[in-house]
Amino acid sequence: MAFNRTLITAALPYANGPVHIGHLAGVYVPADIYARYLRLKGQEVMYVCGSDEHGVPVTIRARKEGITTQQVVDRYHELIKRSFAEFGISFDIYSRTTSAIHHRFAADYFRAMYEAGQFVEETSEQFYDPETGHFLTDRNIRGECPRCHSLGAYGDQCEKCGATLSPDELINPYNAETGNALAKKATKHWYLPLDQYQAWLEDWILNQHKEWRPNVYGQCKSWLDGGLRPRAVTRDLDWGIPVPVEGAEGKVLYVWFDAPIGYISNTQELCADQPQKYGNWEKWWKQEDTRMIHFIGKDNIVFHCIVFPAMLKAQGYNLPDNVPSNEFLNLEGDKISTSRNWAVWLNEYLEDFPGKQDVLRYVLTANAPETKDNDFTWADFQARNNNELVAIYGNFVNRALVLTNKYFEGKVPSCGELTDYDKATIEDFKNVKATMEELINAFRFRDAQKEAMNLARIGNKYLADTEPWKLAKTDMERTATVLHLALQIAANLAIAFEPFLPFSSEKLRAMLCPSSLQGGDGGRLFDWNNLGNIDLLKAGDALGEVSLLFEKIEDAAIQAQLDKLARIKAENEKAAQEEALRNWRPEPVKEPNSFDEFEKNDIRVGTVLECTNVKKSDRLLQFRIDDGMGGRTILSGIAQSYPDPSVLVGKQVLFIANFPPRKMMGIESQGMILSAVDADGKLVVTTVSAPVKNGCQVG
Ligand code: B3M
Ligand code: ZN
Repeated sequence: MAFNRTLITAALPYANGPVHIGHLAGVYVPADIYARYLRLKGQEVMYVCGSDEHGVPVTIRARKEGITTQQVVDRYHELIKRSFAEFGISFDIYSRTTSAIHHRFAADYFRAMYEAGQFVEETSEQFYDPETGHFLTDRNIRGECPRCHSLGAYGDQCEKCGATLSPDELINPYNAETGNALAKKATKHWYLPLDQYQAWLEDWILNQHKEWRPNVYGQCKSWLDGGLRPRAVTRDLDWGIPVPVEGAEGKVLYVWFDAPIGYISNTQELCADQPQKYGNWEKWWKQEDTRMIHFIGKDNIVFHCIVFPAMLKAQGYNLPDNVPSNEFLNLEGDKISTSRNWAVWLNEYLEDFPGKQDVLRYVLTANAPETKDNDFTWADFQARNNNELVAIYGNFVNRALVLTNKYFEGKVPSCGELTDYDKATIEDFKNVKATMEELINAFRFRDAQKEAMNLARIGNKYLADTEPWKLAKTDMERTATVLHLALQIAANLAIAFEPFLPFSSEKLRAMLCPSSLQGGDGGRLFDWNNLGNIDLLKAGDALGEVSLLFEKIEDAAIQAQLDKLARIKAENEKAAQEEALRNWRPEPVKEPNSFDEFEKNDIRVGTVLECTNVKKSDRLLQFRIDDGMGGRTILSGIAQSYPDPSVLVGKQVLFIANFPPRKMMGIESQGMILSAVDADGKLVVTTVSAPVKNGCQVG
């Protein structure tokens, strides 16, 4: 269907922490590329986003930081908003779901569905904390795992054994915050009857949107194949938008009900603020000639492809045309995690690499997890900067500009007759525009950016082959033509890279054609439609001041980042060990055994005469024991637990005297020393509490 405008939404990030490279790569950069591209083509575009300030994640953060939930969302909303702005994410609006307009509109939306009979009501027994009087979400309930019996499993999952759980399965469930034991209480909630939308969704997605990315289509299909069930859209919580109907005191809208409505309320806020520019909000949400694209991460697919469309359908709004969802970006081989601080935070990146926003944008797009999870490594970051941005794009542009300054006083030289080689070069990038368009329209941004870089390669090769610095000694007219063409290619690069590297494009435009920055007609020079045009710059026009487009990144800067990650990893390992110790429980008691069986072991007491490390073994200690029977040698694999084995000398220890002798590392061991295995795996030799005769029996 023909459309006249595009509404682009990017998932609303939870305001529960700063944003990191995973956010940028997964959602905000791709959506930004798309928005900038459409604007550059002169299309009517709105790019909407904002902070998701409700839900459990923000309340958890508040308790962790010891501040109020409002303080949390205020702090992170500002931080996130600033980070996005600094990275050139060109939202038309970045608002928040605690705004008055959103609260009002989300409540209205609920009421409208309620009055139209589009919910079902159901009362069920839910866990609650009798002391605080609060109902609990699955994540806030902990207890013993019914499978692996580790303590501290969550109401939805055991992180020890990976089992998916429901709170009902936990043994001795308790409130994760207070530690209080839980009870059950009846509570009423409103459900969106997704089962009633099943047939319609199947047709709409599975038949009409076969063009959606395979990961998106596949996830939808498996949800649909599993059969949709009603989903609660309200919660017993004290943070959120109050449910606006009678008999719903103490209840709020489920965060996944109100957050996507934020796309609509943010549109309303923008249209109310700038009616001339954006017109009426309903044009963006109800008119057939508006196309809507949701950019999201893969964990948000079900909400954007199934739940929200059902809500939109119920109230007669437009449905998304496409939902390009990315997979995840990992960091140095590990899953990015806010709680483990395993991330590159945008605010910290900018402190360490000021002015290098485009470098990160470039690397994240080059490595975008469009079809599968991908890995961000600092080595790759450095290589792409030094070998691609600096060595190809930057080098080409710099040579063209510096040589023009040198030979033509900083003015665009005039173009003489084109040689066959010139024509072949032009021919080479004739298709860049069409190819890039095709890729961008298919949301294949990494390949599209590659095309732009290819254009820079063509320019680089052109200068390397024509060698204007040599030509200038003999043929100034030919030199003029070569540099003229090189500058035209550079101008094309400013266009081709604009959606991807907006800061560099602006810098390049300022160098090539300073007048274009003043707006006016010059500004249109760099429209997308001029991509491929080799008459962009006029002979005789003055260049701006020339500086380097990109700078080399040194090894030391990369090493500093790797060191930082190594420190974080060490801290995490320590924390994990401490956690394991806290959760440690004795092994279950072994199968029943008889006294007769036990009696078969001849356990004796002996005094340690010598205790030394066995050469070439980091595991074995060699004991010389006074066993009251002439002495014996015993080897024991406990060296890791005793950095100084001499501490054991003089101790009376327990050993099994009747094991057959065994050779290890060329030494015969005549028995086994008894040790306790501590919670952290450390071995502690058992000793007797009062002196006894060596060789006496234990039983
Ligand atoms: N805040 C979840 C997330 O950040 C959620 C997205 C809402 S989009 C309407 O992954
Ligand atoms: Zn478990």
